[in-house]
Amino acid sequence: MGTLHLSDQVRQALQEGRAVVALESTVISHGLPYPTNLETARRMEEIIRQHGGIPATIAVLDGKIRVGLTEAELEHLATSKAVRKTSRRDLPVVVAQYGDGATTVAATATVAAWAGIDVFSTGGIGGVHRDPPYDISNDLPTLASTPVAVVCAGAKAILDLRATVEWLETAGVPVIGYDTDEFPAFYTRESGLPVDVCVQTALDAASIIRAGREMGLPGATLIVVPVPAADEMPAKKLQMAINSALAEASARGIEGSASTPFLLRWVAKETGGASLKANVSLLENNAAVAAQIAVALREISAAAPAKPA
Ligand code: PSU
Ligand code: MN
Repeated sequence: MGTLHLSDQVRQALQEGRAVVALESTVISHGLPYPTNLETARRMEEIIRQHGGIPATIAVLDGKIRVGLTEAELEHLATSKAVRKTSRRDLPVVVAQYGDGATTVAATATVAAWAGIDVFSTGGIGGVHRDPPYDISNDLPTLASTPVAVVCAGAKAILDLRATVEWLETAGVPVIGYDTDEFPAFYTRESGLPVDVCVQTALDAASIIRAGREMGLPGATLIVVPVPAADEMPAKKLQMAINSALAEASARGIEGSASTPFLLRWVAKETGGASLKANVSLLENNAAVAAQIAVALREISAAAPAKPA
């Protein structure tokens, strides 16, 4: 991939077979307010290091696809208003126009796979939106075709979670519950929807990821981790905020790529910071789990090098 620019640290870590964990950047530019966004971006990197991993935050800067960012670059993403939300289809546009782009789950997973990074940590994936015209995030088809393990807290209840889980099943994406037998709803731990399997340890998750890779399956493995119980949001308060956000978006005619950031901001405003606390908590928790899984994957691979599929 000629247009891929790895930081020295990430390049070296990959060469040495260390446990690299990719991180997205839309959550920094569009998902959280300043300065929480910058603090959280730094914390996630720190947590990955504490668990023996090497963080690789992914973004497009001056038209270059970058894997592994400096402190100043994280700050730029956290403060600049000129950073474009960049999903997979936006990558060629931002690169050709020498722009700055913050990568979504779809774009980050795509770049991580190009770079040879096996594990990617995020907050929540995009999914099927509620009500016509059933806007479907590119995160879903990209997960169907991109071989990377994605650690997330499920998907937000602003979406149609049942349709989202169904889409993952149709697309052949295994959904692994990390110490849970329910698909988590991001701000809350439960949705009433099933996962394919519940695992208790990073090693068990890594074994499933490894088995899928050995078979040469083309898609992602989704590892879903509920928000830590202490930071879970009260369900009723959240439901009211979501209803208000959906009504407001519809009244203002907000659609397309503006939809998710608008809904997230409105829920944060309506819940007076409680949603922010949950969001930061699950991002940090996912980073820790992802690093543990990445380390376990390296250990399995070192013990038994992969056979070609
Ligand atoms: N869900 C969140 N926080 C986020 C996003 C989703 O809880 O910041 C971001 C992610 O980058 C995700 C993107 O990939 O929104 C999905 O946007 P869309 O629905 O436009 O595909
Ligand atoms: Mn969309």
